[in-house]
Amino acid sequence: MKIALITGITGQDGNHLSEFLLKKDYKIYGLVNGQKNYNLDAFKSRFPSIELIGGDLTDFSSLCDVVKVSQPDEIYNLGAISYVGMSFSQPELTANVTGLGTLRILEAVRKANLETKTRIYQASSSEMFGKVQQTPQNENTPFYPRSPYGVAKTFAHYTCINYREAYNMHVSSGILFNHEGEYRGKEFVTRKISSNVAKIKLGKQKKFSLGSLDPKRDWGYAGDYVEAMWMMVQNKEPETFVIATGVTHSVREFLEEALKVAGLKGDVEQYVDLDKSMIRPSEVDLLVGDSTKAKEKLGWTPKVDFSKLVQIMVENDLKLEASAN
Ligand code: NAP
Ligand code: G4F
Repeated sequence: MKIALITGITGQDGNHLSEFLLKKDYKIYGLVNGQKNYNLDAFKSRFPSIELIGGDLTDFSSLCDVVKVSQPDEIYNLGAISYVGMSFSQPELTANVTGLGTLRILEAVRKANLETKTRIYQASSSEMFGKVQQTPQNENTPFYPRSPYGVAKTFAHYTCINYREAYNMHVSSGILFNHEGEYRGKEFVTRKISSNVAKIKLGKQKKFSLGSLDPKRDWGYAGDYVEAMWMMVQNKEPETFVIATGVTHSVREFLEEALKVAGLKGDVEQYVDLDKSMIRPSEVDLLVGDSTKAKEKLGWTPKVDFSKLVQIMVENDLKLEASAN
């Protein structure tokens, strides 16, 4: 039985990856940062066999302990301050958790003398492309991060490449484009839309606010993307892979599709107010990825397309809202 350690296990991808690895009969350890795990009870009841260990990506000794106790064959480093908006208001925390946290994980593996045994997946991000230098973006596209989050992820990404080259460690980096689903946090625009559209459909409210309808993203389904993470870790060589659908849509198009799924008629403007306070100091206008390398080397392709993704999210929120008070 293989052993996996997942940081950020209570997050969106941690939930999907746990489901995926349990089906493959893995023994799973999860790092949880004690105070902030609002989802912890739900997570524990969903995954009773997973062993959760307290610790924090900002606390090196706790990371050394969790690596020593779990002796993992594979580490999936998903833990991060992942909300780009928050990274502008707490840039130092973001650098510490999202950037230095990755360095600490790599060093904890070295301190435990597990460099040759433990394979590592790093959750890199299309946010590193920021002000995009070419379209679509692939593994050779230069980075131009536009947020403290993007800068922290770029530091973490290059640190992984350095540990690969300096210490011969099997560290793979997935540059994942936006991926969404039932477990997505409500601060992110897709879930904000699906949950508010569900409330409107059920007559709980009439309108909600968004920052802008213009930004474009390459949105895929998180369930598909965790499979790509696992495939990278199984690959003979540690490498960097872009994971994306290759199709981009605007926030407006996501909203229009969500209203359609809910059977709500009329213009988008009827349901949404624009709130400039939600616009970021520097924005990423367009992302669209080219995942040809992942297709050719890993055999990975996305299964869920844009309209199916929106349908999954809106139907899930309609169910949740109908059962809530
Ligand atoms: P998420 O839902 O925000 O989950 C982040 C996880 O990190 C949560 O479990 C959170 O725990 C944990 N965490 C936060 N601060 C921590 C700390 N100091 N120590 C330990 N754990 C901490 O993010 P996600 O969407 O699943 O994404 C997973 C990873 O992929 C992240 O690294 C993200 O940056 C990256 N990524 C995501 C996307 C995407 O579109 N989803 C795309 C590219 C890359 P609490 O909730 O308890 O704070
Ligand atoms: O849903 P978002 O907050 O996601 P964003 O910034 O693209 O980041 C996500 O994807 C990254 C991969 O590229 C991950 F690395 C990162 O961890 C995270 O998962 O915003 C999407 C777009 C942005 O341009 C944002 O400015 O939607 C725009 N937007 C417009 N109105 C809004 C809103 N975003 C949010 N969250 N809320 C709004 O009201």
